[in-house]
Amino acid sequence: MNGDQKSDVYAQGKQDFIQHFSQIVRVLTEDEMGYSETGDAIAQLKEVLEYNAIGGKYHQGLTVLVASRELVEPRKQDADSLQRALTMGWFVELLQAFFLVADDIMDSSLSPQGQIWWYQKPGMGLDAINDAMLPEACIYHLLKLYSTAPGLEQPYYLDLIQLFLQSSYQTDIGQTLDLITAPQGNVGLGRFTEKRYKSIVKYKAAFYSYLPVAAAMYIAGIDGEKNHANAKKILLDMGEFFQIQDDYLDLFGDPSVTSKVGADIQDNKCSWLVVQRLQQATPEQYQILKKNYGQKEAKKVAQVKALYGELDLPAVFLQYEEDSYSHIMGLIEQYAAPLTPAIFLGLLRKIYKQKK
Ligand code: GPP
Ligand code: MG
Ligand code: MG
Ligand code: MG
Repeated sequence: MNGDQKSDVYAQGKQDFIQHFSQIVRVLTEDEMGYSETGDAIAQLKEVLEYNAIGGKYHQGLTVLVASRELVEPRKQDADSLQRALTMGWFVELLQAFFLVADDIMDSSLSPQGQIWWYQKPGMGLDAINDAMLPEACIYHLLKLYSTAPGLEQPYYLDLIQLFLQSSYQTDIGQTLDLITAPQGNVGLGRFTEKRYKSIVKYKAAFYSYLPVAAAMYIAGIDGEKNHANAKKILLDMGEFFQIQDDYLDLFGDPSVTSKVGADIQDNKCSWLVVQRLQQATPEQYQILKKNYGQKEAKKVAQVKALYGELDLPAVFLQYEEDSYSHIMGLIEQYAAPLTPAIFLGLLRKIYKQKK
């Protein structure tokens, strides 16, 4: 199958995937909304999900769908297996919704014109913290409903619980590293090493790239440790690329395309850009960075950008992107088997050369 047909698999799945969301919401709300003692809370939960789980690219959720088509034996591909993949895809999206709502609070993210993030809603305040936790709680609530009801018992139930818990743990640890490396009002460029950068990214983003493929593997009955370790080898490095691209687009992306307003400089983040810049800074440039990084004032941000401008960071990124692409291709050749390389190649096509 060639690459174009491959990217169609994502596009084709998207309609089914979005439609399946209403089933997820129905299962979550049908018993409780309207008449039970928790009815009002369930109505709030529905609003949180509809606001925060809808409207993105569904990239990670769709990956579960695409990967299961490749992994489930053809004779076992039926309406039930499709439903399972769609549901599992939504669990991945729910985990993402949880992290994104929380991440926007922690990063004080600014929203693009005409949009507001959940935590910025009038009157919301710190209640947004509770709302952020709701989508995560739904995963385990639904996993039980879908996998253990009489007649619906699934052998992968425990593996999936562990997978989601482990992914949350690693992402939380990554977010912790991200935050403690970027203390507000305390610029310390010494913290921004390549080594620290890689640890932050591995935990906050790379494990998350393994999650959708791993979920598809478990529901297809592929639970061997070796197979998972091999898939992880490829996906962790792909995830690292994904975050480096996110850091690059924070400054060089077009907000009307990314739907994000970058603020890594103001937020004192250990971003790929500052790590690259520091590696080539003269002592004078280092001092300029030290005076201006990690602060809100527009003038200081402009100084940092000017310093970035003295290095052709778009060219550095382009070169990195090409090197990373060949590196991942090599990993796919080495570690894809016994899974079909198509799963990884499809993902590779989705994330490289992205503008958002
Ligand atoms: C990445 O950092 C965001 C996260 C690790 C949040 C968790 C979400 C996942 C889907 C793993 P960031 O703060 O740079 O993200 P953004 O640029 O989107 O704010
Ligand atoms: Mg953020
Ligand atoms: Mg963040
Ligand atoms: Mg970012």
